[in-house]
Amino acid sequence: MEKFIITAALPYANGPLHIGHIAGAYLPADIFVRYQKLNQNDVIFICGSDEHGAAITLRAKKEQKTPKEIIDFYHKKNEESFKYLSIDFSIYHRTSSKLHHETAQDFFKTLHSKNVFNKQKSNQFFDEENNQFLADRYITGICPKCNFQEAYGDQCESCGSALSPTELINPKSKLSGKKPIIKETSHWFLPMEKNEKWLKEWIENGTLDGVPKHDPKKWKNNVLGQCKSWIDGGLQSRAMTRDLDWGVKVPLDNELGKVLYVWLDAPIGYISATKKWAEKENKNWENYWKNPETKLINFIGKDNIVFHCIIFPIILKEHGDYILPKNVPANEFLNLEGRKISTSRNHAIWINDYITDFPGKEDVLRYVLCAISPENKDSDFTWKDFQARNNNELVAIFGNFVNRVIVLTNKYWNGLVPKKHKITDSDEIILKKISQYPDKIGNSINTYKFRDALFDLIDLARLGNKYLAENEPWKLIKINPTRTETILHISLQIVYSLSILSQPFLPKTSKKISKLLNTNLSDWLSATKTNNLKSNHQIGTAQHLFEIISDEKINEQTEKLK
Ligand code: B3M
Ligand code: ZN
Repeated sequence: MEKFIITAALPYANGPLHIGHIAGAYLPADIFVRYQKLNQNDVIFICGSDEHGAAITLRAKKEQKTPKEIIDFYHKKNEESFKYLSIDFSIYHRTSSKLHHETAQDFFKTLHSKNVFNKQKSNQFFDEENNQFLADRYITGICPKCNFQEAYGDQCESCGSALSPTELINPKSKLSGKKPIIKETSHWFLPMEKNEKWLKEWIENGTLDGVPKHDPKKWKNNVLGQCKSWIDGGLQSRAMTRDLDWGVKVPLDNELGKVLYVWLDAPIGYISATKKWAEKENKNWENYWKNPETKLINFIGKDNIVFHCIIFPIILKEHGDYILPKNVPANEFLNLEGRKISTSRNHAIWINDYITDFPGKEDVLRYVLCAISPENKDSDFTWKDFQARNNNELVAIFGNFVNRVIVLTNKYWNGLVPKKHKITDSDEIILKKISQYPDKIGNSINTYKFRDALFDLIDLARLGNKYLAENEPWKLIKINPTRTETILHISLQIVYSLSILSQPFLPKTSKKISKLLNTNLSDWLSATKTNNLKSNHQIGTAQHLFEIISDEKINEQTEKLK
């Protein structure tokens, strides 16, 4: 049995979730977790709201609300959206909690007591009109690396580069819109350059002082590429505190008005969430985070790579007691109708809107987002493709196969699983093929190839349809009922396999198929057997798993986007 901590990036509680978030980090993580659970592994799935950072205070200012009102609203909304999509965390915690503040402060104090940080004077942008220092997203300007016009003070979202505010060209305050002045302040810096040697070894060879920790060949090229370019570019010291009043207070005397940099406290949110979960489940959180046997895997989008592969591993290692990530399988970005998803331009499909417009079709969205997942390069969601995959794959292949088998079994055998008589060579071949799908799909999931895994799932349904088409049981029943019994017996075993193998991808559909078969969800490897459904087992009556989505429904959506 393997032990996993699976984390998904903590969404900022300053806005609703859209399909880009789900395709980027949350759906892949949920599929991975469900698969591990079906294989009896010990896996905890950690997430929660990231409730600090300028993005929240800027939104609060804009809406004349307090930051607390903003985070309370979106923490709840986002938790509901995840539940709706069956993204099933062990805990959905929040970084505004007391437990998190204490955990992050203890972490900082330990690093501080080990002289990991050094205090440096630093020139910080200051907005005179608002009498406030400007950090990170409070400041915007042109990226010195890629010329992106709206880079933030700490990062360019376009090329992913980690920046310092003073590197921005033509900086502007997000509060007043004016050019800020430079004012001296002091901060606690993390000398990342001191960690360059072991980081380079860890990223490139997967070893620490020659001891193997993970296999870099299992890391995705897009992730390794970004890490190597940062390390080769030379790591710099970065300020880990900010002159802000919203955040985790720096736990040192005479440091009033200073908080931890949000990207220092947020990843520690994975640890505080695990503590909270362990409290509830009466488990020992250190048995996960401080146990070399545990596999820590962080699911994120590509704009979070530097924070999860460079900064977080540095503070975990400098702290001394913690394990390092086994893998950080970051996805690229999902675009929408050929354009970048943009919250500010409202060019997005919000999960809450999808819930309203497509009630009962949460698995359809999971299916489509998995099928077009931006695993190695940016990909594109179009409503036409969404409709096509629902109608031509889920309805016409998957749903159609299951329905025909259930209808035939009810019509000719009163819903009792027919006997398997003497099988033919072609039956042997299909039985062998059926038994190979759990490993095929499982290997793809274990290597973060969720599109391939889903393709194999739908391929099993295709195999079932082909078996029916070749044998035409609806005709054969009249001339050779015994042979027809064997064909339906085998077809029902395929439906059973689909009920298991679909569960990581389409959890609600999986439940519906179990109901149709009058069975319970069993473990993954039971799908390697082809005799799970015994003759004379009573199945349920037919109900459609999916339904056609009409052109007018799709046109409504494309109109909405204009
Ligand atoms: N709150 C999400 C983002 O960058 C950020 C992730 C934190 S994971 C510790 O959109
Ligand atoms: Zn850039």
